[in-house]
Amino acid sequence: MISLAGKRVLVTGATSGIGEACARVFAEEWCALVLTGRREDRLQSLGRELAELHGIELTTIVLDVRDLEGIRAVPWPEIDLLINNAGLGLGLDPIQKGSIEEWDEMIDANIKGLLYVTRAILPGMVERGSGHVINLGSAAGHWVYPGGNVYCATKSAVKALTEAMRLDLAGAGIRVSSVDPGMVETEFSVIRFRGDAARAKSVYAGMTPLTAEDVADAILFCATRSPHVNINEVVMMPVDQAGIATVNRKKPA
Ligand code: NDP
Ligand code: 8X3
Repeated sequence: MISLAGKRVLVTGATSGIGEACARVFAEEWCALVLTGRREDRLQSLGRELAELHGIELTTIVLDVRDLEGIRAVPWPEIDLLINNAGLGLGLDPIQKGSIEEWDEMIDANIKGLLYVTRAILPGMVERGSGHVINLGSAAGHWVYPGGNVYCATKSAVKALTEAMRLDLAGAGIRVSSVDPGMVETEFSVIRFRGDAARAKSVYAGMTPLTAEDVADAILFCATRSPHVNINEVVMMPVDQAGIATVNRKKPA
């Protein structure tokens, strides 16, 4: 296990869920953090809290990963670890009834946004001959479920892009990993169902989902291996999720 103290870590989508859990975990490792997300209030209060608690260098950047010009305009510092986490699922409609706007938003954030940020950060890593990119894929990038269509396709694209990055960067001294969870209870389902909290809660009814901290722990594992080790892919599910759409639920008493 290597020490990450002083390494600069960029987390996209740090205002909630897995991204926020990563910010907390890497702050505990004494990393310098660059946190991004669209919701400025959450970003600032998390940034203040972690900087005060750990005395670390911390930068917050309000950023929509779909905004290419905005990304190009940022004077990015040297980044040692890029965690491409920002993303979302919207709806569960079958393709014949799907919303084009929702498809566009998922494709723009999950695929194009990940590419835009990566394109901004990777040249610096290549120049320095070191760095690590960890992409948030999903079990949905390995297996498709009814209504998952476009979301699953975006995560399948993340899987392909992770493999592509590893090939294109061969010999550059840069590690590329993906962490691909199944069901994690975050704000993911609230966003997917456009604020319908009861429907979101029902996704995890009677089962024990992963937590954002479980996923951050796997990301930390990838980041702290010896420098010659690349963890290619971590596929993780709750014990209660035997397959992408096979969930063990306890009957209410
Ligand atoms: P949350 O909804 O809790 O967090 C999503 C984060 O992404 C937020 O910080 C949000 O910030 C950010 N985000 C979304 N769209 C954009 C955008 N256009 N620009 C910038 N930031 C954006 O969900 P999770 O923590 O669960 O999701 C994190 C990642 O994990 C996603 O890529 C998701 O697909 C993936 N994942 C989630 C699973 C789950 O079951 N929860 C399972 C497998 C993978 P803000 O709105 O402030 O911009
Ligand atoms: C999010 C988890 O199972 O809803 O990637 O697709 S799932």
